[in-house]
Amino acid sequence: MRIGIVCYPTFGGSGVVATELGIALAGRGHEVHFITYKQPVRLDLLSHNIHFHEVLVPDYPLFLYQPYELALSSKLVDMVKLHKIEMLHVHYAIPHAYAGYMAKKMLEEENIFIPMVTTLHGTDITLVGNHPVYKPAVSFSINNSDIVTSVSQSLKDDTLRLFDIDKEIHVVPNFIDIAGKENPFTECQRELMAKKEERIITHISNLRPVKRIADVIEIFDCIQKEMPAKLLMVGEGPEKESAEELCKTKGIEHKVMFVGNSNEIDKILCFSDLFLLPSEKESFGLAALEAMACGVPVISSNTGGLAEVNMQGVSGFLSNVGDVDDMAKNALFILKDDAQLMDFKVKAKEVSIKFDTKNIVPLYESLYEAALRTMVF
Ligand code: GMT
Repeated sequence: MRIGIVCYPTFGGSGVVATELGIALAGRGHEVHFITYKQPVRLDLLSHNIHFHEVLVPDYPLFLYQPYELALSSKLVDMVKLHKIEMLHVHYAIPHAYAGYMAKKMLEEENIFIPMVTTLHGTDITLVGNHPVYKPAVSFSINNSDIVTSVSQSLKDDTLRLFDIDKEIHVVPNFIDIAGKENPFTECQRELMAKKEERIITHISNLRPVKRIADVIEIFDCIQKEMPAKLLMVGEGPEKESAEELCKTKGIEHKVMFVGNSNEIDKILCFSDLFLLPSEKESFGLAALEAMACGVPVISSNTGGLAEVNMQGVSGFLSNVGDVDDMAKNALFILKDDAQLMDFKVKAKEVSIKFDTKNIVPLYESLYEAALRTMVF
């Protein structure tokens, strides 16, 4: 099948999922076309059946805001015609589902009928899409998608609660290539990051307020009071500066490393002992799944879809949002001795296996087939 994938090309979870899906689909013999404003960050290998088409938005001084949706829908029309794309899969409702719908309508004028699958990722529903300035357009584009999927049951429930949706929503969880994590590195560069006796705690995100970065620092502060430990903060975002300040105020700045965005997540997770994700909202928590797949137990909040990923007392622990004392207590329980830690590491990996790419990607393929069957040619 020739599939056009529209996504954000950034480090955000939705872009990562879309990119990994495209790579997996290409591996299964499909021809995949990424259509977005920049080459997706995790797409470093262009092969004969993976293509990238850049959406250019020319600057024009009349516009206070450059009309990306317009440029995207025009590009979709051109690429569908040029490459005979048979299926559009748009990730993140805003503005991708809206632009995709416009492209579909323009193509229909030329008797080209193409189905659109829309995948909801989280903030497009729970934070941004829900704002009154976007809500009618988001409802419209969800209801006018041929197939709608959400990355967790929790996000499906949120979507049905917050919007007036008359479309069935299929839950297709995020996934991870377990085989790719099997033999990641021969030399684990742990000693570059911490001393032998220190536990390495990791947080990876876009450091936005929704991730509750101050809670990450508070939890770590409690841990480091009880045992030698280092905290690795991976990612860039608006909360970085205040987090660095908080570390200074607590006098733990020498134990916390802010390493910025990274394309070497597996390497970092390879030498991590514990992953912290105390988010305010999280429709799924892909970063937690990535950690688990690398054998890193997770201390998280119990918001949104996290309980569908992190198994209480098995792959880690979940606490109420903001309950840093409970999170710190659970972290210390996991880290208290090597045998206990090893046990959680093994189980974290085991839990991640049900989200293996090979179990999830066929679900998307079946939905593509179903979407094609809905088309009236
Ligand atoms: O979490 C982020 O800040 C990034 C965001 C995104 O939209 O790219 O992630 C959302 O989609 C991910 C992939 O499906 C999910 O794993 C994240 O839980 C979800 N984030 C939120 O719901 C806050």
